[in-house]
Amino acid sequence: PFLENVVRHKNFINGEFDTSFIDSTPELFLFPVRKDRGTKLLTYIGNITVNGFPGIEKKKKPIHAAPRIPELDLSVPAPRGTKQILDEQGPEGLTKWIHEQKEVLLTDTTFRDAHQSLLATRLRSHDMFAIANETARLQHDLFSMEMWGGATFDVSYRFLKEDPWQRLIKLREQVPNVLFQMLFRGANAVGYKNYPDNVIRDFVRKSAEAGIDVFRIFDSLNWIKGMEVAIDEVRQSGKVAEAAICYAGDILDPSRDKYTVDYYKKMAKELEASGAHILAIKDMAGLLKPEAAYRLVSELKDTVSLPIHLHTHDTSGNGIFLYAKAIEAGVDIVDTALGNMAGLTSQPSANSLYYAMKGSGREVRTEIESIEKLSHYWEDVRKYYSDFESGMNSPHSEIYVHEMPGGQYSNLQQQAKAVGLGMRWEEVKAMYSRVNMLFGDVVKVTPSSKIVGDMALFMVQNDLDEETVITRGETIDFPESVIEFFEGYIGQPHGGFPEELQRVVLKGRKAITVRPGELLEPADFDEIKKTLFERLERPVTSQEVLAYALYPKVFEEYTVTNQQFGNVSVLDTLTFLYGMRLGEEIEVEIEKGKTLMIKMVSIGEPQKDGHRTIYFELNGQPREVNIQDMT
Ligand code: 3PY
Ligand code: ZN
Repeated sequence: PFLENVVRHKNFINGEFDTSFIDSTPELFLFPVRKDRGTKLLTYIGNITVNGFPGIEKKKKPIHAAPRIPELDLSVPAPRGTKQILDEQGPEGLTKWIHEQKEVLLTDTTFRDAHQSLLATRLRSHDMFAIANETARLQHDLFSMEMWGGATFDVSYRFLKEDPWQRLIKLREQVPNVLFQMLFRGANAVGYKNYPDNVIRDFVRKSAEAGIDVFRIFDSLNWIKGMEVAIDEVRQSGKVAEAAICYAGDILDPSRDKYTVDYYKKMAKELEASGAHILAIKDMAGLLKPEAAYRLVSELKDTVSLPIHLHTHDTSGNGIFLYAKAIEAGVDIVDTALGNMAGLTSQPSANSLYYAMKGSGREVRTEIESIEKLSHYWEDVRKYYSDFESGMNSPHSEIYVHEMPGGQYSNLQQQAKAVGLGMRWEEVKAMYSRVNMLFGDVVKVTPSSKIVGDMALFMVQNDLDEETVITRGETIDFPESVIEFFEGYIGQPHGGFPEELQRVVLKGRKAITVRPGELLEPADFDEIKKTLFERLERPVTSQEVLAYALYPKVFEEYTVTNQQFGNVSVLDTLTFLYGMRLGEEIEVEIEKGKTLMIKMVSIGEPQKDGHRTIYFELNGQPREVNIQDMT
């Protein structure tokens, strides 16, 4: 129970007043809380020190030198960039400008796909904020920064316990000059299933308002119907709709005749007709071979008049070679990551591509000394996250066989370990490509790739093969995601579903063939707002309402942690992951100009009930917290 105040007023709760100002100024609602922020943070630190961070092995906090941050005069404003072109000339002005550029333009993926693919998406906002001002100045000549979307939204809440909207809003303040780009999974938004249309539209609108300029929209089965609502809403928001073709198969292999050059050309034409401003080729697994890149880009250039933006992963080690061929064929923009966050399952290195193209007649637009400086920062910061690295340390040409997306590799490996198949990883990978063929050779990218992965794990675990899946299918309980897929709730695959398998999976249930969004009940945002208000006893932003609509359970868990520990995003990453050493002292800036000095003094012995008392000094004053020892 707490006092009646304006935000408890029923009209406020009902949303009868315009409360949109809360979204931009949530600090107006920072009412005194029962437990102070300092004690909450000490509880978090004590807990991590004693129990370790979930998902990684508990170990003593490592010691690293402070990351190298380039020295710049930040009082000099960041130079004008592509953001100003879009704001002043609109999406059409921007695409005209792209066509006029002779150099190859870069999208930097360091803040999104690079860490999604190398570090299980665990890069925290704290480490982005620390280099964002410098990035705006040293990479002012980028086409865009991909810094949001894909798995980052879910992982922020689920594992990092931080608010992804705050990441976007603060980075936007720090980087006013370069376009911000996000990866948007069409009807699956930033989730793993189709959502009602009002969720998709609202997500696009809110993201645009918070700072996203370019939406790379794809469908996990290349089903254009699954992309249309998002494309339409992006256009209505005045932002850039970059529609993606996901690259599957091998256009150079005549025996793979499902995804041919003609298939991609047809899709490109349809995307152009549906309102795309830019065409992306999304090679999510790094399957596009150099000659294929040359051929595909050349043919698409002749087919549509849109700028072409190429995305790949460097898993095979052929990334720079294929980019060079695509550049020769006239590609306009390519995705790269900064040197020390590039390569392997991540994007090819901007630094290497710069040198590869020097003197070729088509240079890469970047300042090499500047990006080398930024790369040093990432070399240092990446070490904080070493426990999330996949263990892959050289190029894997087997990618051409198993076709697993860069962002899935380390995830599926974790999933396999979790179900006791860690030692059978080679079998899981082989099964992944067999399941692909069993499903009729499907496009594999989130969420279809996850469904193929779920089925591969299921088959290895239950010693099933292609034949027994069908013959014993009637008695098999297939994974939920596989059932949803065959029901048509992820969309329609090119060429349809394999009928026999669909029959045994569905066991009499009817599959849909229309767009799932036409059948799904719209989300009731007012109802969610009320529910959250009652649970959290505070006003909620419409961004939080949307997060709940996407993943109720994950968001709820996040709010529980948030109430218990406060805003843990202010902690430095090593403290966040490993807690503190005895005698160590750290400074934590909890808001601008307000810093806490925290010293860990001692850790008490466990009591009978398993609790330990941890003794701290907080700004010189003794403080203790009680932690349940769960080790
Ligand atoms: C995502 O959807 O998160 C991806 O990165 C797909 O490639
Ligand atoms: Zn990718």
